[in-house]
Amino acid sequence: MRIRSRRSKRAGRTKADEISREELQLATRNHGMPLEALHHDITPAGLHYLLIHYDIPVIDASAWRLTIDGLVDRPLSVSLDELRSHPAHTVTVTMECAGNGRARLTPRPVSQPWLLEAVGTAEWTGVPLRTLLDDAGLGGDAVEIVFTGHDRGVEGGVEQDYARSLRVEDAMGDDVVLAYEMNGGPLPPQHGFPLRLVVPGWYGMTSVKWLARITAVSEAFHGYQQERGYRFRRDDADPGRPVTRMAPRSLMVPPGIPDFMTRRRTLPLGRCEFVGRAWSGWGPVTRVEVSTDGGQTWHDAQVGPSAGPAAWHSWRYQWEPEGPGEYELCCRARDAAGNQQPTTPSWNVGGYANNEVQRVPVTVVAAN
Ligand SMILES: Nc1nc2c(c(=O)[nH]1)N[C@H]1C(S)=C(S)[C@@H](COP(=O)(O)O)O[C@H]1N2
Ligand SMILES: [Mo]
Repeated sequence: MRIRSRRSKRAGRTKADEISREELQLATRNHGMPLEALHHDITPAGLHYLLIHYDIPVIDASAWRLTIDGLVDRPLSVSLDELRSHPAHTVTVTMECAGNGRARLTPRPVSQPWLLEAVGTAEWTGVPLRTLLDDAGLGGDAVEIVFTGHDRGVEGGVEQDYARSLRVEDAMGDDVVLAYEMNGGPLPPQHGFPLRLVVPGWYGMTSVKWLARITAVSEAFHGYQQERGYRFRRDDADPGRPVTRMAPRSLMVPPGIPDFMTRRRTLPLGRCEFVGRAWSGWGPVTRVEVSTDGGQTWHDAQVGPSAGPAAWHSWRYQWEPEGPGEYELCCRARDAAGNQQPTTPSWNVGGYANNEVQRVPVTVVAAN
C-alpha cells in the first residue's frame, strides 16, 4: 500500500516515495552530467558530475600544505610548489558516484537522489601517490593509508572530517594520483582545490578532495565513511560489505528531441545511430548490447577504444525502426571479468551500485 502524507492528500498528487525538499536541496548542490555530454571523450569540467557531502572549503593555496604522517620514517609537510616540482603524471579516469542509480530503487533510499547521471571522465594531472609515500619512507607495518579532507560536517549524527582509507596495495598503483589539475586547468574549487586523490576504477567516494592529511596506519580505518557509509547492507543491523570498484554500466545519449517537462523523447522515422559510453572498474568493457524492445531481444553494438585503461569506451549502434510507435531503448555492458548489468536492480540500505540497465522510452513519428 502507498502511504500518503497529509500534505499529499491535500495536493492529491505527491506520494511518499517522491523526492523530498531535503533531497532536492542535495540534488541542486550536486549536479549530474547531462547525458548528451556522453558525446565528449573528456567531460568538460563544468559538465562533470559533483558530489560534495558538506561545504566546499575555501582554501588559500599559498598557505596550504599537505601533511604526510603516521607510520612513515620522515613525516612531510609539502607545499603546492613542492608537489609541482615532481614529474607530472596524467591519468584519464571515468569516475562514478556509488549512489548512481539510487533514485531508481524501490523503496528509494533517502540520500542524494541520482538517476543515471553521476558520472564523468576527466584528465587528472598531479603526482603519483607512491612518489610521496616513497619520499616519506612508508613503514613496513603500514596496512592502510587514510586520506582526510578539509571539509567537515555531521552525518548519521557523527561530526567528522570527510575521510576514507585505502589498503597499501591499492594505494601504491601506478595511476593513483594526487591531482592539482583537471582537464589541463587548475582544479576547480568544487572538484577539490588545491589537491585531491584520484583512484582509477573505484567509485568516487575513494577519491578524497581538498586533501589536508595522508596518514599511514597499522590497522583498518574505522571512520564513518568506511564503516557506516559506503557498505552494501541488507538492513540497519547488517555490518555489510565495503563498496569498492565500479560495476559495469553503459549509458546512451538519449536520441531525438526531448519534451521540456517530461523529457520524453521523439524520434523521426528512418535510419538513426545510437551512441554512448560504457565502463567498469573490474576490467575492460568487452561487450555492449542494445535493445529496442524493452530488453526482450539484444543486439551487439560496436565498441570503440578508450582513452586509457580507466576511461570509458565509446560505442555505437545503427537502427531503423519498423514504423511509427512507442519503443523502449535499453543498453547494457559486460566486462572482462564477466560482470554484466542486470535488468532488475538489487536493493541495499545505502542504494549503492545500482547498475540495472538504462531504459529510454521514445516515440517514433512519421517524418514530415
Ligand atoms: N573531501 C571530500 N572528498 C570527496 C567527497 C566529499 O564530500 N568530501 N565526495 C566523494 C564522493 S561521494 C564522490 S562521488 C566524489 C565526487 O567527485 P567530483 O565531485 O569531483 O565528481 O568525490 C569524493 N571525494
Ligand atoms: Mo559519491
